Formats: sequence, structure tokens, C-alpha cells
Amino acid sequence: MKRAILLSIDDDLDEIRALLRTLEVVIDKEIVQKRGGPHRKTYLGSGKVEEVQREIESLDVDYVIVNGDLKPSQHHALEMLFQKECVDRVGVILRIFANHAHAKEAKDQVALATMRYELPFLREWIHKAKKGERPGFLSGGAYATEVYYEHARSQIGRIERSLNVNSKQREVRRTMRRKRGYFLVSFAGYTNAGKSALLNVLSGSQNMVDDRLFSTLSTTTRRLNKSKRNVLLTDTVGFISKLPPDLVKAFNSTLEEIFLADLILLVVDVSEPFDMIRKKLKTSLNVLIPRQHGREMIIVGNKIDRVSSDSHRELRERVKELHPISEVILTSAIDRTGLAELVSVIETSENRSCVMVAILPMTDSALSLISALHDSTDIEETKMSDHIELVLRCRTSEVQKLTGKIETIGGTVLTSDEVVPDNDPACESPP
Ligand SMILES: Nc1nc2c(ncn2[C@@H]2O[C@H](COP(=O)(O)OP(=O)(O)OP(=O)(O)O)[C@@H](O)[C@H]2O)c(=O)[nH]1
Ligand SMILES: [Mg+2]
Repeated sequence: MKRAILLSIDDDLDEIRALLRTLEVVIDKEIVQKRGGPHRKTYLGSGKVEEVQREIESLDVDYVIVNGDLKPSQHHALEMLFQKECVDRVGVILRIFANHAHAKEAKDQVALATMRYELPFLREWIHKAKKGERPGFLSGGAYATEVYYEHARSQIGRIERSLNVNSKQREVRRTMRRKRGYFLVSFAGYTNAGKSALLNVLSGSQNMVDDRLFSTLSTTTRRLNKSKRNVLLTDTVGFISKLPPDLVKAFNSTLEEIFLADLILLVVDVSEPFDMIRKKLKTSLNVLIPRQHGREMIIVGNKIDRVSSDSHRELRERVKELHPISEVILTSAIDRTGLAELVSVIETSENRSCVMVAILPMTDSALSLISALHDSTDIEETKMSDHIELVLRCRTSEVQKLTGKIETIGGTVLTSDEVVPDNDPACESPP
């Protein structure tokens, strides 16, 4: 077990405590210096920094943890002052991700996010080492730091290329699954909301469920049990507030499994105080809405077994007010409350999913219609010759409107039919 002093400029410490618990770091002392924003040079301000120095001398800690984002210059200043490894909130999250990444894609994603995060710090170390103020990264001197920096830069390019291949493979797999008649449903939501627990009870599988944060990093896809429909459920990485942008970017191929599903189940832990429910739902919606492109979303208020049944109705209404366009289902993965209702809502949504095949003339107006369609439908195939052949998936309610648009520019809709699921039960769990 490693030990740490925790520094913060606000008293909202629950989440960082949970993150450190997940990382198996024991907090020996919490020091809070309330301020409107971080001090430019030392994050906390000089008076408080002296107090921290005294604490570090009396306690034998391994790290100084900062509950916020450190700029490279602040990080350098604090490490010089404390002579201890200083880790900010993003650094903590990245270490958890590194510990939980087992599959190659997840390891690559974490390595990419970590290197992108570290580069500005390395640049600062190189700068200071050249000025003789610091021996260099891991005390290796300026030369070693520069070698590491160049190595990191070349690794970033290599990993980005490999992740692009993963993204394309995932796209092909999604298209294949849809062509075979599968309706794709993804779980999204704050870390620890119960996404994996729900996937397990709905599919009869045994994926890792844990009270730690970010237990799931890789994607798992399983078939929905107890349904005649061909529905695939995909569980993947959870969200957290102030999600590091490097992490979001690095996990793009995995997150696309959420954004590009036919239906998104946004899971929220409703056993927490309502302020927390609101905050976590808002964080999740902020990630989802810009990438969701009108896809249907259902809010799943999970862990309802921990809420007195007298308040279920009121809770449902309050959650609904937070995002009125989505239906709200209350569930418990533990006592299985609400699962039949959830399955029925998934099936209703599957019912609405239509595939259209259209032939368009090769004209400018057809090309601009296709680019507009990218926002509101899933274009599954575009074949260009002297005309354009388009296969797209949309909601039943949109078929008439889309047919009108296609016909206006001289196109024809060949079929507008519901997907007939095939009988192939095959589904896989990508590594
Ligand atoms: N009481 C109760 N606990 C639940 C329920 N669903 C999940 N849990 C518990 O909540 C914790 C987190 O569950 P997970 O399924 O691992 O959560 P997750 O959303 O997959 O979390 P990450 O993978 O970390 O993003 C575990 O301790 C579960 O046992 C529920 O309906 N009721
Ligand atoms: Mg999980």
C-alpha cells in the first residue's frame, strides 16, 4: 500500500477519495486550502505550501496528490519544493486505467493518453534541466529526458495508427452485425453506475462487476437473453466528471461503440443523493449528446433496491425532468426490478429500426443530401458509379420524410422495410 497527502482547493473530496481507494493509495492527511482558483505558481499558495512541507517531513508518504489539474510549471515547482512525486487528478485516473487495462487495444489507448498527458511535463523538465534547475526526468539528466521525449513522440504516432485500424475493424464489425439483423444496444454512464452488472443479468454472463472505479475498460458484447429479437448489448468504459480530453481522444474507438449503437442505455446510480444524480447524469450527457446524432437514448436509473419503494414514482419523475426527451426506467441488477420493462422498451425500439435502400442520381444536390443524412441516420453503405446506391438505417417515423427528400432530388427508394433478424446467434466478445 502506498501512502499520500491529499491537497485540494475545494472540499469536494469524495470522488478523489474513491479514485485513490481504487488505486490502493491510503490518504494519511487531507489539506484543503479553499480558494477561487489555483495559485499560479504553487497551486495552493505559499503559506499553505509551507504547512504541507512540514507535514511531509513528519509523515513518511510516497506521493503528494493534487485534487485538480496541475500545469507543468506548478508540477515542477511542487516537486522541487516537496521532493516527492506529485500526481494530479488526471495522473491518478491514468494510473487506474493503466492498472485495469489488459487487452491490447486498452493498453494502447492508456499508453497514448499517458504519453500525450506527460509530454508537456517532459517539455518543462527538459527546459528546467537545460537551465540547470533540475537534473531531468527520473534524475537521468537533460539528455535522458530528451531521449525519452523523442521516444514518446514516435510511440504516439505508432499507437495512433494501430488504434485507427481498431476503429475501422470495429466499424466493419458493427456493419456486419447490422446486416445480419442485429440491433445494437450500448451501455453508457458514469463509472460504477452498474453497467456491467446490468449486462450480466440481461445476458446471463459473468463479466467483472466491482465497487472500484473503472472496472471495465474493454468492450464486451453479449446477446440479450429472454428475447425473441436479435439484440446485442455492449458494455464498455464509464465516464467521470472533467474527463481528461486526452483520454476521451485515445479511447475514441471504444467510445464509438457507445455513440454509434442503435440505442443507448444511459445508466445512472439513483441510490445517491439527487444532487449527485444530477451531476453524474449531466457529465454523461455532455459526453454523449455531441456524438449521439439523434440516436435514441433511454435513461436507466439503477440500484433502485436501495431506494424506498414509496419514493420510486417521484424519483422517476425528477430524473425525467433532467432529460425530458428520454424515457426513464428504474432497475436493480441485484433484485432484478424493472428488467422486464427494460427488455420491453429495447424491443419496442428495435421495432422502430428500419433499413432503406435508395438509388440517387450523381448530382450535387444528391451529394449534399447524403452529407445531411449523415447527421440524422446511419449510412451503412454508399456505392458510387453513374448513380449512387445508398443503404441507411433510420427510425420508422422518419421513413416518409426521408422518402420525400430522396424523391425531390430525383431518387428512388427501393425498399423501406423492417429488418428481419436472421437466426445466427453468434456474438463475440472482442479481446
Ligand atoms: N445495490 C445495488 N448495487 C449494484 C447494482 N448494480 C450494480 N451494483 C453494484 O455497484 C458496483 C458497480 O457495479 P458495476 O456493474 O461494476 O458498475 P459499472 O458501471 O460497470 O462500473 P465501471 O466498469 O467501473 O464503469 C458493484 O459493487 C455492483 O455490485 C444494483 O442494482 N443495486
Ligand atoms: Mg463495468
